[in-house]
Amino acid sequence: EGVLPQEYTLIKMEVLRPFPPKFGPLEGKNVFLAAATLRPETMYGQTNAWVLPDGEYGAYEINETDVFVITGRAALNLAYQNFSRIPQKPTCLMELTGHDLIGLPLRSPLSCNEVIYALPMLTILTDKGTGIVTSVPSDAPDDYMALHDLKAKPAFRAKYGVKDEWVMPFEILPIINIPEFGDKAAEKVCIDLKIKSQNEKEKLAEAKRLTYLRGFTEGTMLVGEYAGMKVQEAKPLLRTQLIETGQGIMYSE
Ligand code: A2H
Repeated sequence: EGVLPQEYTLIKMEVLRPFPPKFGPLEGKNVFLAAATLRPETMYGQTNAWVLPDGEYGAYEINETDVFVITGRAALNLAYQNFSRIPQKPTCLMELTGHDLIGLPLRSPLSCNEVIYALPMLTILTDKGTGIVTSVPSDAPDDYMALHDLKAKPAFRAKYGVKDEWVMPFEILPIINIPEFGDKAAEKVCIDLKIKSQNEKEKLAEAKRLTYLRGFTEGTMLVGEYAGMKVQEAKPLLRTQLIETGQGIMYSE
């Protein structure tokens, strides 16, 4: 971990109504899974959200109307960054686990898919970001392999109560071209490195290293209002747009 703070964008993934019965205490609120990302320009390619099944989350009041589902650690950090109904004091309306979140239908900013679902990922760290991750399998090797695991393994879906229709209809969407890697860089690198599952940590680290820098320095946007523009130039524009339209917030840790 570096000494400099990491500047994330939190993406507000809105939980669609009707809420499940367990969400009773949140009735009348606007509820979001808030995902920390370093790649706001990839949000067009979102196919789902990731949660840690055994992870501990809470529903925290951000202001009078909005509630974020995140880890307690992230809620405390946010409270010190002016995102809490009561300044510097997180208010938890209810505790939740990842299991409670799996299958929630979501509307997420910029996504080409109108509705996406919260799905299990076993490698989420609870001491980074919010513990919620948005999934862009075209450009993130971790996301590609976790979605691949769910698609390829019916027993894995069954174990976590994941319905086929939350997974199977979601194709890998080409959103960024990288000269050496094509239009679905994460897929290509995972296949080239013969990665078998989301648990192959070292190979996935190598896949991330290969795609991350290249995507930033040589990538070109294929979709959205900045199609044709370099990733490097589109990234700050999309970050600002997400924040100014209230679809995202700045978060550092
Ligand atoms: B990134 P860094 Cl398209 N546990 O967003 C595991 N991973 C987490 C996390 C957590 N608690 N919180 C955030 N992340 C992921 C998009 C993306 C990301 C793309 C490509 C690469 C990429 C879509 N997923 O990250 O250790 C989030 O995934 C490559 C590392 O702080 C976040 O950005 O550098 C990134 O890891 C932050 O990781």
